[in-house]
Amino acid sequence: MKRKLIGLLLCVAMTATMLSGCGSKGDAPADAPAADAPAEAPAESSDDAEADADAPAASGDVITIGFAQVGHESDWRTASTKSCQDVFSAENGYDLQFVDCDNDSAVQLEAVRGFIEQDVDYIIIDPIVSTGWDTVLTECEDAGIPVIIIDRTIEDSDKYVSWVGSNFKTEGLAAGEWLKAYAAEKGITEINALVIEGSTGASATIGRTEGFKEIADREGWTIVDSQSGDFTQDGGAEVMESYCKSYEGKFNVVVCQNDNEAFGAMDAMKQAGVSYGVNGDVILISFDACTAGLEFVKSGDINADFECNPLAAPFVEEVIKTLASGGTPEKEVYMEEHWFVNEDIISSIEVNGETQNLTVVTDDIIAAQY
Ligand code: GYE
Repeated sequence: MKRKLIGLLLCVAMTATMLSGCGSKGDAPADAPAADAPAEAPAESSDDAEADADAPAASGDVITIGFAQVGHESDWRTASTKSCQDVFSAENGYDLQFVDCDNDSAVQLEAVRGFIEQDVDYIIIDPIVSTGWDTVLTECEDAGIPVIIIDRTIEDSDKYVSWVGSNFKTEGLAAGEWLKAYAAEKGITEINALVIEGSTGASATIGRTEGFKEIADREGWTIVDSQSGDFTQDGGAEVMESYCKSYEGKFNVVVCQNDNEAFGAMDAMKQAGVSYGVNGDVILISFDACTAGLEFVKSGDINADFECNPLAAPFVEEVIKTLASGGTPEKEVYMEEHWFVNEDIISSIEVNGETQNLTVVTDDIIAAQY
């Protein structure tokens, strides 16, 4: 218990320091500093005997949690779902009502209303899109059910107790700052970038797009085109196939907003005879840094991969424990993230005034990744 409390206090203190000086809640994730001073992972794993004794359900009551998950579009999503299922297991004293919303906002709203009807103890939402939330969150509030948001942010309501996730704009800025340093190192003076965006309206898409564009505008790069691949491998392949036809010989950078899109884009470039990666004509940048993504960084197919940490559930459990013991959890908790590269030529980049190291991918790093 003690170790966990210290972990939580540490994370609360760090988060508070990080967020001091931030603007309104709605824009806080975009304004927050680089992702190198995040919340510390709760000290113990969920299957630890001591952790079980600490669980809110230790009193004997099963805690019912409704989780409205985005869908099953990517490796990242699979890791996020597994994180919740592992932590909120029957063994740990939870009854997890899991709904895969298949990337459909209407289904997600319906799922949340279903949880209200079931009178669950807590509701977890990973919002597919960032707007359209105030009415249903008011309904949750009226029903007295605490809502915890994970991963993507909500822009038009603050009727939730906590949000646990990543700073997507920082991820986009990091990709841009890395590209600037990399191009300088390689003597590349002109950047013509194609962007494959994530799902439209998702805060992850909005933040990564804004962050990268900010650097592109500052450096005078050309963003040749920017279209949604819906965070899927098929979507990435489809968009890249059409890019290869429309912009043959006119681009030297491809930015995919998640690993699965990058896998699809690689297939399409291969088909079109376009070489990519550290030995190719096109610099390939990705986000998420899931295991398969890191394998492609190590092989040199992806030049750089900006991590987005999907393991939010242990932090959510801390929020629930704080609520159960009558405390007030932090409104925002940022996950720890790393920036991964293939070549050992740039050691760090500066993002939002903070220096963050670049990590060269090794087999050990891949083995330890989710
Ligand atoms: O990058 C992508 C997933 O919301 C951060 O959603 C998440 C994104 C992640 O489908 O792989």
